[in-house]
Amino acid sequence: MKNFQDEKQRDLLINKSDGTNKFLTTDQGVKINDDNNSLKAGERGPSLLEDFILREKITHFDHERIPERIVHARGSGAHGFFEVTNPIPELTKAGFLQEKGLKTPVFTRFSTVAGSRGSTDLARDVRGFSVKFYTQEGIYDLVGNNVPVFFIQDASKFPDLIHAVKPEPHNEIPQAASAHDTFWDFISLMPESMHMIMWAMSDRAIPRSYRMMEGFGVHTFRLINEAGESVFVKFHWKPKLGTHAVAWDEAQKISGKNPDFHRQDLWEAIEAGNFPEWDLGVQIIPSEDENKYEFDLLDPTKLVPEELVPVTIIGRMVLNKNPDNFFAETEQIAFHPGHVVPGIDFTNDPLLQGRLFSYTDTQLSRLGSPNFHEIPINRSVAPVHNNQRDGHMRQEINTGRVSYHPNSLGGGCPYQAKIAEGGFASFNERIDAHKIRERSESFNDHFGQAKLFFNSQTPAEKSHIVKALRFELGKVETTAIRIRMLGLLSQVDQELAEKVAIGLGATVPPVLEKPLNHGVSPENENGKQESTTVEQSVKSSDALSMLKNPVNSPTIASRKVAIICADGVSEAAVSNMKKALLQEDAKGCIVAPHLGAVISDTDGEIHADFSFLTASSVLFDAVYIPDGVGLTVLAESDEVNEFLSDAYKHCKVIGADGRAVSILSAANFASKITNDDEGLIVTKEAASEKFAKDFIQAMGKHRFWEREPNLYN
Ligand code: HDE
Repeated sequence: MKNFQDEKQRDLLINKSDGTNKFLTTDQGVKINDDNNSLKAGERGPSLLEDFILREKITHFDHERIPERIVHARGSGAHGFFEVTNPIPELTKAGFLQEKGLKTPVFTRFSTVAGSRGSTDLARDVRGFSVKFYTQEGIYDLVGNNVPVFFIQDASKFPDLIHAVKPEPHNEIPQAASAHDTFWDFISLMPESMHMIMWAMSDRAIPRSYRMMEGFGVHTFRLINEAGESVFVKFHWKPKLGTHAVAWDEAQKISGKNPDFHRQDLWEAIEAGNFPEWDLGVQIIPSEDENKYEFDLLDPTKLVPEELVPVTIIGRMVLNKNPDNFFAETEQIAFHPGHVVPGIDFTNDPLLQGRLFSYTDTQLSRLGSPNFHEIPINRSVAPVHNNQRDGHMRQEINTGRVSYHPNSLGGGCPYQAKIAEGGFASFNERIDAHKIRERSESFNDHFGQAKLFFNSQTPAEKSHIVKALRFELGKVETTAIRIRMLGLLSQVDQELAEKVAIGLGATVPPVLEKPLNHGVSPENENGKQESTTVEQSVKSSDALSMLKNPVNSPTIASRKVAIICADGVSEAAVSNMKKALLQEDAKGCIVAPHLGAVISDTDGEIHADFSFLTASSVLFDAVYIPDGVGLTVLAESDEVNEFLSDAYKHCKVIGADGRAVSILSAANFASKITNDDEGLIVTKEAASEKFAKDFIQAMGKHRFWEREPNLYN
């Protein structure tokens, strides 16, 4: 089998440039003799207009920025490949899904939605999950999110949603946050958003890592086989490392300590050879089942529970190469849900239909020309020939005199492909309808799946949702908006609304006699439809809970442990833990009062990776204080105290052995140790293998949420 895995890298090679051992030149290739001084009339005289070197440099600099993405501006990406593990030729003729073992190059970009390019990675937000497949039949983009549903049902509301969530227009506050009046004002008038709101207020919105998120195509798409038969499909990415989150307090602290936390995590994992990996799964719904469910497959605020239609894994994606240049690759990459290949097609989902217009349009303004497909990262590895010509920054030099079809002067070339030759043909769907500006009644259920999601959560997860809502609505200044939200929440779950209300010092209003209409306040009677709640056949689904999610495994691969050391630390204890972590592909980092070396109990030097100033508990997955002599300096340190109390508060594993156990006691952990907290691993024995094993096993549980005061106990 021909392997295409490296084809995109080979294709990019022609554009790569490296100045090592080369002369400095102008853009025109003229060697520069002095890059430090502009041309002047005399030593202290004015600069001269003829200085083409200065003018070129400054002009280029003046134009370095391009508009950031209107949404998903903040992101990070990497190269990799997609490999078919379970071909589905009976369902789709898409070439890249035909053969087991076939590898296709990909570039994947993860992002937040609301923040600007320079905003924090740890905002409470949905994450974008976009994959560009460079297939032999052209580009295929799967432009999804880490949440399987969306806020709105119709593309016409997207600009409103984004205006509402972005910083408020009068004062440009707040950055990368939904916790403000305009967002909740809009949401409180849009009951269709309630399902997505449940996801956005859950821990899905504060992932531990891009590498630990699921991805979803969101819309229902179509697959088409050779015979022209079609099935409906929902796409799922399932991370090999499981789905994990940080705590909300932790997220806010990370935003200060390291706003590039996710970007750096992805970069470092790939550099270290810990290549992130996902399975690609599909839920297949036969055409004849289109109207079988209590929800409409075309409604993007609904998911198909895995209990109704299981996910079949068809391939895996591995990200194994960081970009060489952030701007050239991650910033200039242009995704589009309309980039499909034969065998994959759209449905009439009215949100998807709107997206099919928006993405080309936005690239025209962001990248500045209809030739954005020629930018190396966007360039197809399949040959491109057509009669599109000219425009800003055209790279291709089309030869010959023919730029139209049909033609005889060019021998009819480039010629159209028959379907059998791989020509794209849309699914032959029969449509017989009136032209109307309306929404299908089958979209009216706004609460059924919000309930399903909430009921699927563990008590700890429910508690986090309540606290997130208290936080978000607590930042809302307009009381009427808070009350309206409590009203909507009560239609999801009365107890949820009441618990949120306690945090707001408010009471839940009675359920409206007349439910809210689509996008209009109760006073306005122009809405056409009423919100309803449809009882769901599935009452609870483990796949919807992060903690019950079957994709989670106890792996601690690529996790980071802070090993807090000071002079006198036991060399044996440190190396015992480091070795044990390494065996699990995890990393122990030495954190000490200062950089340089710490002198161990055997007078050896242990190199410090971080000082207390440059490290913080929120940047690690667990904390270990190794045995040693004279560790009182740690017991007395405010930084160590803060380290431990944050780690404890964020429900992380904390370990200490030998004489270091006394440091935990000094930090007021004594009572907790005796309370049998499973996340506190302590032993009087120093450097024991069993201790390291217990510590690692506890880390495999990720977090000990039972430590928190739980609103659902
Ligand atoms: Fe997007 N979206 N979107 N979106 N979207 C963009 O395209 C838009 C929607 C998603 O890493 C923009 O190139 C409309 C759903 C991701 O470069 C823009 C509507 C889903 C990314 C745009 C939606 C997404 C974008 C901004 C409603 C999940 C980042 C820059 C009709 C399935 C892609 C750009 C990247 C980006 C429009 C709704 C995912 C403006 C009009 C639903 C992951 O074209």
